[in-house]
Amino acid sequence: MVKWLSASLACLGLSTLTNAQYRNSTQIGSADCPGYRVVSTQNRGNAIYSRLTLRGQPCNQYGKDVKDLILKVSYESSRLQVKISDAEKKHWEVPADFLSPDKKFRTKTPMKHLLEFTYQKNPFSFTVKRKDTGEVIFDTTGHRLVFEDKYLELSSALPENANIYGLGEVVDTFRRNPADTIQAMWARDVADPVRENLYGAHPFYIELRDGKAHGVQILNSHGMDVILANKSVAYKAIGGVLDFSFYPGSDAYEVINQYTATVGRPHQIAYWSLGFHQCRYGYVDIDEVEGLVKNYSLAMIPLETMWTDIEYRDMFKDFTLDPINYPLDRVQKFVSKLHKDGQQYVLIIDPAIVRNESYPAWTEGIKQDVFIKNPDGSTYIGQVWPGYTAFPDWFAPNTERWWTTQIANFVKDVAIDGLWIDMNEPASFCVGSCGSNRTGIPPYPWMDPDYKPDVPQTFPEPPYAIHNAYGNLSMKTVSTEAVHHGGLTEYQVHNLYGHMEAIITRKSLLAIEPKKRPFLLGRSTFAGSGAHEGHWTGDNWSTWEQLKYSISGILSFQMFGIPYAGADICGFNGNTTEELCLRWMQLGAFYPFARNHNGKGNIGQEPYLWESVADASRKALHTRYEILPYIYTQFQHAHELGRPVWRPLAFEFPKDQEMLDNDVQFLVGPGILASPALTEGATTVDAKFPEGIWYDYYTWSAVNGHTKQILAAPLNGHLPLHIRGGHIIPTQEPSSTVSQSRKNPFSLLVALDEQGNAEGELYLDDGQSIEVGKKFSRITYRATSRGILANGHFGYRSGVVLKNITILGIKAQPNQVKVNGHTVSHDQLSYDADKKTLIIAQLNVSMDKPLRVTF
Ligand SMILES: *[C@@H]1O[C@H](CO)[C@@H](O)[C@H](O)[C@H]1NC(C)=O
Ligand SMILES: *[C@@H]1O[C@H](CO)[C@@H](O)[C@H](O)[C@H]1NC(C)=O
Ligand SMILES: *[C@@H]1O[C@H](CO)[C@@H](O)[C@H](O)[C@H]1NC(C)=O
Ligand SMILES: *[C@@H]1O[C@H](CO)[C@@H](O)[C@H](O)[C@H]1NC(C)=O
Ligand SMILES: *[C@@H]1O[C@H](CO)[C@@H](O)[C@H](O)[C@H]1NC(C)=O
Ligand SMILES: *[C@@H]1O[C@H](CO)[C@@H](O)[C@H](O)[C@H]1NC(C)=O
Ligand SMILES: *[C@@H]1O[C@H](CO)[C@@H](O)[C@H](O)[C@H]1NC(C)=O
Ligand SMILES: *[C@@H]1O[C@H](CO)[C@@H](O)[C@H](O)[C@H]1NC(C)=O
Ligand SMILES: *[C@@H]1O[C@H](CO)[C@@H](O)[C@H](O)[C@H]1NC(C)=O
Ligand SMILES: CC(=O)N[C@H]1CO[C@H](CO)[C@@H](O)[C@@H]1O
Repeated sequence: MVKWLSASLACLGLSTLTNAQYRNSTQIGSADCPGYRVVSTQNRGNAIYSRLTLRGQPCNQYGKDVKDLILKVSYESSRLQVKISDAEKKHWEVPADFLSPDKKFRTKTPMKHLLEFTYQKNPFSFTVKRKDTGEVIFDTTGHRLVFEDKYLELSSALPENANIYGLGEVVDTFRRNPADTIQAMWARDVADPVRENLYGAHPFYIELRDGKAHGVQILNSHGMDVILANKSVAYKAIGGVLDFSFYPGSDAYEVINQYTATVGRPHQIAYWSLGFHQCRYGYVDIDEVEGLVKNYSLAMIPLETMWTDIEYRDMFKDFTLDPINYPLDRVQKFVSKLHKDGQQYVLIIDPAIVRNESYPAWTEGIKQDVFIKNPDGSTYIGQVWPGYTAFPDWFAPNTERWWTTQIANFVKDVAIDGLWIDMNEPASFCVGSCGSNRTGIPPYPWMDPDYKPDVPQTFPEPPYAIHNAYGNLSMKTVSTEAVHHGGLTEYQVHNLYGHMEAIITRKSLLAIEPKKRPFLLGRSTFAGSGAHEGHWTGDNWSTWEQLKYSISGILSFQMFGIPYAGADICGFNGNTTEELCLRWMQLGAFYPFARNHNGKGNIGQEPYLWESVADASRKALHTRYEILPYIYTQFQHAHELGRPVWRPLAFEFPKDQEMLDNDVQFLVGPGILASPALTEGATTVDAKFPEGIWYDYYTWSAVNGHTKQILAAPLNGHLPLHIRGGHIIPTQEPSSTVSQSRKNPFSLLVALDEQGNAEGELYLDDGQSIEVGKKFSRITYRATSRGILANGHFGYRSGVVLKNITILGIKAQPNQVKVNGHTVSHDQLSYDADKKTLIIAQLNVSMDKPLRVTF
């Protein structure tokens, strides 16, 4: 939820700087720096080590030049790593166990055959070249390497008007402006402004060049700027080492496969998490929450999971219930009823722990020494919802056990199904420390403008000011001087805070329920966070602009390996309108993570509040639940190969110029194209169709590829969806919950391509076990002019039958259709010669066995 108003900044006499102002105030000047030269090189195993030394007088531009460096170049299975570090002194690096590499990853071709590293000795520079096309994808020639204690800089040439995607977290177009992008990496709690640094740090991009893709990542948790301008990409970090990884692709999905193999595969999701979620900040009591679940059911809109924001807590303290508005017995009764009805309950927690001697999370935390400290060793105090708070230090040895105990004690009382970890940039309402002796509850919710810290405030800013839009790095977060276990400073590890909370919280949930897939949604993310959690794009306003940007936000998180992502449907801050909420429900029904979430004090936006929105929501969610088996299969591909669940058209059709910056349409998996209405008053959508043949999901009429079409998108209609020729979509009749839907009959929607062929896959398991062993099914469907075959591994007993097969684009009516050798009677067949569709209905064949349909 939103947590900072510009008014509060103004009352402190502070303002945020625009990128343009920064550009004026920041010198970009490595030209006077001497650079380095190579003095020796050794090959050791699969790696090359070189020693570099400063070429001339230090420039000491933003600190002190490091004299000697080590360059390590190694070809690993999923990447080419180029790492430059200080030869004498160890600088802070992200520890290897913060990532979760896929140890089973194997490439067909060794990395050495895909990429070539070459360097020039004096001045030192390097290039990375694709071996297949000879294309140079990274070239630092002419750009001086700067390596200082608090400033590192390296740049590479880019082509004119390069196609760059990624570098987040940000609210921006999906394709970044190659001529004018300054992306700061500094986790920040703010209400989603456009083109500024946000909650998470993902210095990873994919570039499309001539239809091929490659990826470049820098692994460094310090604050940094990544700048696209002047036909180059520049990295300016305020500490650490230069640890680059190059991913050759050669298509974007292979890049993401290689990237997620390096940083961590998306976790396997619980099937129920694909249902529809409802939340808001400001549900005053359990009666309201109960009423809401009831109203969903009266309106016959599927509700899978109910959420509650911070108001369920006793004075906003984690792991407590408000005894008046959310009394334990009532909450317990509510949760058991939800579970009985096949629904779930998720609650929010924040990392900050209020200082209160009668609060066990605090007293135990102090006893076990789990909190971040001031440089003098006292407990660091900031301010979050419950008042003056300490912040768990995820590096401290007892923190995991302490945190697990707090969660376990709470879950014993309230059987929640998952956790939502918010405010973990970490957010704090003071500018730096609030003063180490502070207790009690300051004026709520915003900071007391008269407050004076009881310790002198120093905000040592590094000499190079990254483009953190709050200005000072300690603004609205924990001070950069605060100390973590082992002497680490917030300055070094700030960007890892939310990621570490996710790692530890997932472990806590697994310690409590070792066999079930945990549900975790987090705000501040880092490379590899998708292995532990999903993500929502944070707090914005109920605006049309934000509706549109939600698409690029979700697409970029697919690249970052966090496919379970969604935006607050109908918007968080401010009042929605009926029309905006309707369009948002239509689009949001297809978000990988679909949750309606609202801020406090706004008009209600539950979809049943307007008949028109209720109707649109029923229609859209009916379709979502119908294609759940297909969506779940996409998540399995994400888990195994990093494959995005939502696919950008640019990645799917990289040779099609028209698609390179299309971020108003997207594909769900490889086979379904969505063309949402995103503007006020629209009744139609201008849709672009890439190559191939596309069938309207609802009417089955065919649209040729390489065309533009004006699609009808009336408010009382459906979100325009098209099935791509060549794809087979397994569907299931929807019910009001996911568990009920999973018991219903399947159907197959077979969309033939121009040659009359189609393929599809279905992955099934129990949807909740951590270890499924052999109890899964992976069914491959293949359709040709002669019939349809389903084969594969059938290890999961769904107990469900296949009912209908609908074939789109079938040129002639077959004389006879046999299913598993039995002739299908004529009244089970209906052929439409105009639309070229054939329905084979009323089948009753098991989904758990191979299938053979012959024409
Ligand atoms: C940047 O500097 C130029 C020249 O000094 C000035 O004209 C311009 O107003 C400045 N822009 C901003 C945004 O401060
Ligand atoms: C781009 O190049 C111009 C001219 O050399 C320079 O003034 C400007 O600072 C550069 N911009 C960036 C972002 O590096
Ligand atoms: C549920 O619907 C009833 C009847 O329309 C309405 O009075 C009530 O406020 C609704 N409750 C919630 C929590 O939305
Ligand atoms: C500490 O918590 C108790 C119990 O919730 C509350 O009554 C008390 O006011 C709190 N003390 C402070 C100093 O906030
Ligand atoms: C903070 O509290 C400690 C112990 O109560 C005391 O010694 C110290 O002087 C206090 N510091 C300030 C700045 O008030
Ligand atoms: C940053 O900190 C410095 C020094 O404490 C202070 O003078 C300046 O006003 C701060 N700037 C912002 C934007 O907070
Ligand atoms: C939203 O609507 C409510 C009720 O009409 C009103 O009190 C509130 O000021 C509105 N909020 C905004 C941000 O306009
Ligand atoms: C199956 O086909 C029949 C006949 O066309 C149709 O009435 C029914 O709605 C279809 N069911 C599904 C789940 O597609
Ligand atoms: C479907 O087949 C099963 C046995 O394979 C049988 O028990 C059931 O009655 C059949 N259902 C229909 C609707 O034909
Ligand atoms: C993407 C988007 O709509 N961002 C908006 C979030 O809200 C702020 C206002 O606080 C707008 O300035 C942004 O444009």
